[in-house]
Amino acid sequence: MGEGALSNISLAERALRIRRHALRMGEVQGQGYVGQALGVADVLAVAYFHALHYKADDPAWEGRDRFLLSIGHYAIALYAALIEAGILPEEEIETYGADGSRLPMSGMASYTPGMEISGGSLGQGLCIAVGMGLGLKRKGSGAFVYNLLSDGELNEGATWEAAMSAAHWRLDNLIALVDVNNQQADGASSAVLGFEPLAARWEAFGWHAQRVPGHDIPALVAAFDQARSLQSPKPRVLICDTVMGRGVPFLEAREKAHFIRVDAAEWSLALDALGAGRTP
Ligand SMILES: Cc1ncc(C[n+]2csc(CCOP(=O)(O)OP(=O)(O)O)c2C)c(N)n1
Ligand SMILES: [Mg+2]
Repeated sequence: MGEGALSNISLAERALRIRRHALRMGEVQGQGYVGQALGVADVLAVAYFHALHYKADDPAWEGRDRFLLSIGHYAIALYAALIEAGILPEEEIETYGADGSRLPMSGMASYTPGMEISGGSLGQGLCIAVGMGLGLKRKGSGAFVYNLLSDGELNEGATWEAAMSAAHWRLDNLIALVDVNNQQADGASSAVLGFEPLAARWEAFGWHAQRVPGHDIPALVAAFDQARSLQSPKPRVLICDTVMGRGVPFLEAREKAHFIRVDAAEWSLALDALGAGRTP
């Protein structure tokens, strides 16, 4: 974990704070990909406060684990985690999506410390992760490369080409995290292009696969630990089943939550909903 992390704060509390940061950014713009951030907050809390090695005051530290966000529209989720990790200052939340801000609505590597790649064109993240993983191995680095990808990105052929390459190159330093929220811009991911049986597919491509309930923090901790410590040349994937809008019932219930607009009064209701009964 990052050196700046305070160890007396639980992972559940970290996840709650990540959700709050994301909601506040959504409120600043009145809209955004907020449901995704609420959905992956637990995965990000375990990643940034249990698994990843990084230095909050030196985000480009050569020995860091790389966290690649291929889904540029999830940037709000990563900003929230980077703020919680102390890599970005909390005050910058107020600039989210504004001209000149370091927090644009789609993730841009050259704008934001801690953002390793620019997202936007889906299906490229795992390809870049393979190249980075290979490069780091050849340099003798012990760093891991993580790639957070979405179930929508499984529709992209390049994702599967990269998966084959990772197994071919025996990238045991590569950990893919798939956010299976079963949603995408055009409807339910499983209805747009069926992807099951997902673990068996990754295994058939030569990966060590684990399917994890994406809001179960102890299960996520165990899965990350196994992925990191496994004695096998296979690349690893954690397939995380999540709920879009998790923690805010009226957002969880929205049928189309890929991009949300809520009116001004609803943001505070959302924050209240998040706080209610969820204090760890
Ligand atoms: C190559 C490519 N095709 C299409 C798009 C347009 N697009 C942006 S987000 C998105 C949905 C992708 O699915 P997912 O990330 O699972 O959506 P979510 O879970 O965020 O609703 C699409 C098709 C894109 N960004 N890149
Ligand atoms: Mg999705």
